[in-house]
Amino acid sequence: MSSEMREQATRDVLPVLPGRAHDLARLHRLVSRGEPVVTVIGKYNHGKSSLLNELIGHDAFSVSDKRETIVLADRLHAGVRWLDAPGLDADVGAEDDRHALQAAWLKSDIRLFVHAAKEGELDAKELALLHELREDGARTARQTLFVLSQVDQLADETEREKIEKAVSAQAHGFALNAVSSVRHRKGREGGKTLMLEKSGFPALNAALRAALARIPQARAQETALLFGEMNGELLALRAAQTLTLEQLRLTRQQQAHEFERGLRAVIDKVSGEIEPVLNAFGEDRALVPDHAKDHYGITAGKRERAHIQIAYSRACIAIDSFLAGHGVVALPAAQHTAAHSLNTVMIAVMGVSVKFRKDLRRMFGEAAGRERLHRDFTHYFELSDDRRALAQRIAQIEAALGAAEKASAALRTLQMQERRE
Ligand SMILES: Nc1nc2c(ncn2[C@@H]2O[C@H](COP(=O)(O)OP(=O)(O)OP(=O)(O)O)[C@@H](O)[C@H]2O)c(=O)[nH]1
Ligand SMILES: [Mg+2]
Repeated sequence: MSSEMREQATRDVLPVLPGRAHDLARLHRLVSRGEPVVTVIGKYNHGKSSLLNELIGHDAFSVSDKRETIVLADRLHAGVRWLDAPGLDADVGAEDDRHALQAAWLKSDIRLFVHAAKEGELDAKELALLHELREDGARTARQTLFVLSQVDQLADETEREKIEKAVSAQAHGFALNAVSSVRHRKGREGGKTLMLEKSGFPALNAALRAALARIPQARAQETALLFGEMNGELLALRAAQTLTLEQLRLTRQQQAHEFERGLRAVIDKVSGEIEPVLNAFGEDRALVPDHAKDHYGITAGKRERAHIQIAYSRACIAIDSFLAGHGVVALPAAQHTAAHSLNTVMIAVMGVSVKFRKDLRRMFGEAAGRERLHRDFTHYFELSDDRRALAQRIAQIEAALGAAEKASAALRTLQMQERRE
């Protein structure tokens, strides 16, 4: 499988399932099917590097009685990749350390948990790590072997029995592999069979061989698990998004429907109220100019204009209160004018003032006028804050759903490719 394909899958899935970064990286390794990887894990100076050197049969990793291994070291031997990891210690846990440990955790098929016998019982940190390894093993089928190291440093058999018993109780679920790297080296270099036997390495090697033989099966199980979990998570996510989307779309539709119905009713109602005003006075006198002498008197023109104004104001109040009830109040920011008081939807649609009967008739008396009012108010309804926020929310979920579908497809392609190989 091409690494581009794997990287594409990571690019598509990771943004949708950010909590799966580690699982994706692990899946990446599983589908690339590299050689088996064995790593050591444990506190510093517990003999991890020495152990690996004896397992490999030569000094591939550096050993010292101070804190020695600080970056991940890596050797290929007998078809197996051996990883030497830094020791775990809170006081010296630098950033590099953490990266190295994460990498070891990510890459390994088999973990050798190393604890030096002379230290006695496991401390809290080791217990926590062992617990994590146990949980991970139950979930992913990755294996951990417990190695009780440096047993030659114990005074006698009695002490050894005592410590083995105490540690076994703490490390329940793990078989103890008691070893001495020093004895193994001596036996190996001096050709001493008894020393080799006493080093515990033959038994550890047998346990390791059995674990290595189980790797293909463990990897298949872990691969299926990771695909299964991520597919399931994406499926659940998509179902939730689809449901939310349906609900929001329905809300949007119902709101629009309700608004349009209500608006039509208001326009019809005010039109009905204006109609008698338009017909009450016969000839339109609004255009009859007033003369200087009419300044204090009531003229036909003045009366006409007053009636028009009252009828118009009533219509405006009725429509305005309906609009306010639906959040249609101010013009969208892009349409604002310098005069603050003009930035209302009412003025944008109705105009600044209506003085004449013919204006009222055009607006409310004729079907085309009522249609225009309906259209324009509906336009501003869609531009209102609430409606825009709703539309935006729908667009966001549509985008998220699109991304989740893409992630599902990428994972499917990866899985199909993996099965074919
Ligand atoms: N007596 C005895 N000493 C050992 C044994 N294994 C390792 N040592 C010594 O213990 C010290 C630490 O060994 P390392 O293998 O470097 O330990 P490590 O766990 O890799 O240490 P860091 O890399 O610092 O985390 C060295 O001085 C080794 O010689 C053993 O089986 N018996
Ligand atoms: Mg080391």
